[in-house]
Amino acid sequence: MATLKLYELAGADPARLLSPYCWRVRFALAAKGLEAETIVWRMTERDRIAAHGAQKVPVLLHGERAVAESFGIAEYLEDTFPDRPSLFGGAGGRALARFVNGWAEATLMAGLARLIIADIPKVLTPEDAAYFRATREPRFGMALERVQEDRETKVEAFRQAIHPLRMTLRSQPFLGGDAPLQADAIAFGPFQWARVTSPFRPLAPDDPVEAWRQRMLDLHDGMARRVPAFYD
Ligand SMILES: N[C@@H](CCC(=O)N[C@@H](CS)C(=O)NCC(=O)O)C(=O)O
Repeated sequence: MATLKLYELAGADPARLLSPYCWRVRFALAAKGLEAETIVWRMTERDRIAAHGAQKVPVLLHGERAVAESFGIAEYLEDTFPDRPSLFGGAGGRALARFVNGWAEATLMAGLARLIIADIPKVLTPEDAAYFRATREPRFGMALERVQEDRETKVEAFRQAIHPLRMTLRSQPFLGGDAPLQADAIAFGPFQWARVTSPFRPLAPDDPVEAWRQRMLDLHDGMARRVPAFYD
């Protein structure tokens, strides 16, 4: 089989893999039982991925082929390795995973960003920290510190916004049902991003979403638990 390599975003510590999107791909690879070498990448190294026609990570190299976009990579793995465990559980599951992807972007990524964004530069290389601030502050129209100001209060709105996730996980251990699917990895990615970059805890200890997050950390021999993070 052609070798698999994955460009992954890291902080100043190369072991601090922090991209929510790269984590989704890590879970997809593990679910398929595939090994991929990590190529540590930083945001200020655009040329390295531009050579593969990409502007963002994750970028998966499979032999001579380069595939970008976390959802597209999961689909690529599903279609290229159909005899291995399914990431989506069929065509309907794949279609629904697209909804989870959109919901996670709008609700989880956007909601968590308001709680942790100013902590992120502290774990990046100095070059990436400057780039991150210079590119993100215009998007928010304010200093990163102001975005996450008053987060102890703002966290309540986040917890309310993720109620659909909580309701689902009250009646089943994973979004996929009794066992995880890629939809679980998609929803988990943002929480992994948060724990790797910030000491601020977005979930209450007794939240069913927290229990699910712990189950996700246990998957694949604790693959996601092992990286440098601020809490379990
Ligand atoms: N929709 C893309 C998003 C990928 C993305 O935003 N990656 C970030 C890292 S978390 C990135 O490469 N950013 C580069 C930059 O900001 O210049 C996916 O699902 O893969």
